[in-house]
Amino acid sequence: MTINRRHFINLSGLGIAGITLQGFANTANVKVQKPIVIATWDAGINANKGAWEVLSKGGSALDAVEKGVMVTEDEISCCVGLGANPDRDGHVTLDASIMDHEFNCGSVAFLERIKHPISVARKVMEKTPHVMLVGEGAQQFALSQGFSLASSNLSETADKAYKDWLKKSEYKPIINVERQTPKSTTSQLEDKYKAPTRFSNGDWNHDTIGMVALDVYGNLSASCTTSGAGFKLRGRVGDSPIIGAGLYVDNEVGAVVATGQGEDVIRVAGASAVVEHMRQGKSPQDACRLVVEKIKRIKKEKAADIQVCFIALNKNGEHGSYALHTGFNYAVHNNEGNKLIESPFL
Ligand code: SD4
Repeated sequence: MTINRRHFINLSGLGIAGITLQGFANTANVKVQKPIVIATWDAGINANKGAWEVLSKGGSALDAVEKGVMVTEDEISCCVGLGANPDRDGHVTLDASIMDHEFNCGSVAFLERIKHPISVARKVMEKTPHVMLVGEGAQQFALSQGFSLASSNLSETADKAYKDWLKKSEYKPIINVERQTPKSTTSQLEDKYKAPTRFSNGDWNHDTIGMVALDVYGNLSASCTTSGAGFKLRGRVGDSPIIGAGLYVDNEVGAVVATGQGEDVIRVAGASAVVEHMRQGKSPQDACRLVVEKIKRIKKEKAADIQVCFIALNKNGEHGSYALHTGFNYAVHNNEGNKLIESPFL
């Protein structure tokens, strides 16, 4: 492939050393995008670092969004993955989904004792004719693909939280309005936010990491992984593994992930709805806002008790978010660094 001067300038603008240009572009008019990754909540800072290792070497958005959220799944002190709060019967059950730039998608739900549900979701996408596997079947599939069965013990923090919860046994999701985000600079935040913020009662302010990336080839992908709502009914599945609700990618338009009260994201097919607003020309932030407003209309006065948030990235690398209430943030990593952004809210 011959690289013309425009290509050379674009690629050198990425600040990426040692990228192989093989297969990058076969016409002179292909616009090479800068890579960018965005991820929900404080934990997005560390997750973005994992994704950036892939993107900055010219890797695909799909690999980036898998590797990125695996960082959070690995943080045993975190609210996502096996260290998270269990359901009301004391079992941690996990949901995850992944989608690439060609409408390939895979997800798992109600999965137990597997450390990286996001990677199982990717295997569902790549190795089966299906989109979604749940429960015991998802676990069996994971084992058949070489994943190992982790202990069923709760993490120390989750065990304590569960014992406290059992005293009253009330299912009462707490929205994140109490969270105080320090107005520090990005570099301070990077070191400080090893794990997400917790409430004074020990509950997490969220249980999910969602990520969207745009790679140097101009392709979008998204991933989402969660322990769902703490102390939920056994068998409850949220929005995160539902393609079109918790996550959606249309490579011609943009990609979106949701976090917050999954039931209310599902009823408006949230992520897909945001993508459709972007298709009609809305900016990522306005597209997110329109869907949050719809949820508020539907929920009426009950909207005061829930939190719902979306992050979106369009084909041009423009990003935005919107939340129902204050307290939501997301992390953005591009060539200029990795920083947390406070989300606008209704
Ligand atoms: C769910 N949407 O299972 C997830 C929960 C979440 O931060 O996003 N928590 O409903």
